[in-house]
Amino acid sequence: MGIPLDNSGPTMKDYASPNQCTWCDGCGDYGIWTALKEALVELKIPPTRVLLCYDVGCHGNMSDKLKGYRFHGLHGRVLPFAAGAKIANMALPVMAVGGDGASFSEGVGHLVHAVRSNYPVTFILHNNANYGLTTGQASSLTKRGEKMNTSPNGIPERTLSSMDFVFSLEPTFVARGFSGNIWQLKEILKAAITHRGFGFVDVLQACPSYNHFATHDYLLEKCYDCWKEGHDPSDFKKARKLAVDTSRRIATGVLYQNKDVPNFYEELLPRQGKATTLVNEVALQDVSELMKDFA
Ligand SMILES: Cc1ncc(C[n+]2csc(CCOP(=O)(O)OP(=O)(O)O)c2C)c(N)n1
Repeated sequence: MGIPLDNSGPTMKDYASPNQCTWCDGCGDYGIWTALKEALVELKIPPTRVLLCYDVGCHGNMSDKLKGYRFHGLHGRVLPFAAGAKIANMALPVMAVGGDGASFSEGVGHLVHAVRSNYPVTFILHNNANYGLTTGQASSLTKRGEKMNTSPNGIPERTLSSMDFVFSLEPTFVARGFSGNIWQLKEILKAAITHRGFGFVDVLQACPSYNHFATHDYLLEKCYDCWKEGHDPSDFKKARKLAVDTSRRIATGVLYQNKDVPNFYEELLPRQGKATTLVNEVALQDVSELMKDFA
C-alpha cells in the first residue's frame, strides 16, 4: 500500500496553524513538531492526505498546532484508534503520537499488540522520561532514584528497559531520534512513514521543566548518528544491543528494519485482492431499508 503522492507538493506553510504553541521554552516538542512537518513535506504528503493521532499530554497539545486530519483522544489509547483508522483507509498514512507515560503505563498493552500485530502505522514516542503535562510525575522510563514532584525521596522502582521490551516483541522497525537533531529526526520519520508495518520511533526529548537528568545538553553530548558509523539495520541482534546499551553513548538513527514481514492488513485474507478500502465499501452500502427498523 503506497503513500498517495500529490505532485504539487505541500510546503511548510500548508502545515502551519495560527494557534500559538504553549510548550515551555526549550521543550523538545518544538523539534519533533518541526521534524514531523518537514518529513511530511519532503514526502509530498499534503495535510489532506494524512491522519495524525495524538495521545493526551504535552506532546498531544501539538494536535492543533499544525494542519492535517487530526485526532486527539484518551490518555494511553492512541494506538488502537490509529490502527483502526488505518485499517479502514489504507490509502492514508497514519501517525500515532504518544508520551512515555501514556505509552509505557496506561497504554502499554496497546503498544504490545501494535508491535506484535505489525499495524501499518508510524508511532512517534515523545520520550521526555516523565509525565510532563501533569507537571513531572515519574513514568516507568524515569531514571531510578530521581526526585520527581510526587516522589520527593526518589523513585524506588527500577526503570523499564523500553528498548529491550520493544525488541522482545519482534518489531519490524525501530528507530531512535533526538529532539535536538531535527535534520536526522526528519530522515528517520521519512523512513518510518514509508515502512510497510509498525514503525516505532523513540524520540529522546528535552523537558527543561521536569527532566533534570537527561537534559538537552546531556543528550547532545551522548547521542551519535549510527548511520554515519555504518550500522547495518538488518541485523536484529546488533540492533538490539545498540538500542539497549546507552551507558556510554546513545545510538540514533534507524536501528532495525525488516522489510520482508507483511503488515497486519496484508495478512487479512478477506482483504486480499481488494482495490477498495473499507471506508469506500461502507459508503457504497445502501442501509436505508435497514434504518426503517429504527424509525
Ligand atoms: C487514564 C488517564 N490517566 C491519567 C490522566 C491524567 N493525565 C493527563 S496527561 C498526563 C501526563 C501525560 O504524560 P505523558 O504521556 O508522558 O505525556 P507528556 O505530557 O510527557 O508529553 C496524565 C497523567 C488522564 N487524562 N487519563
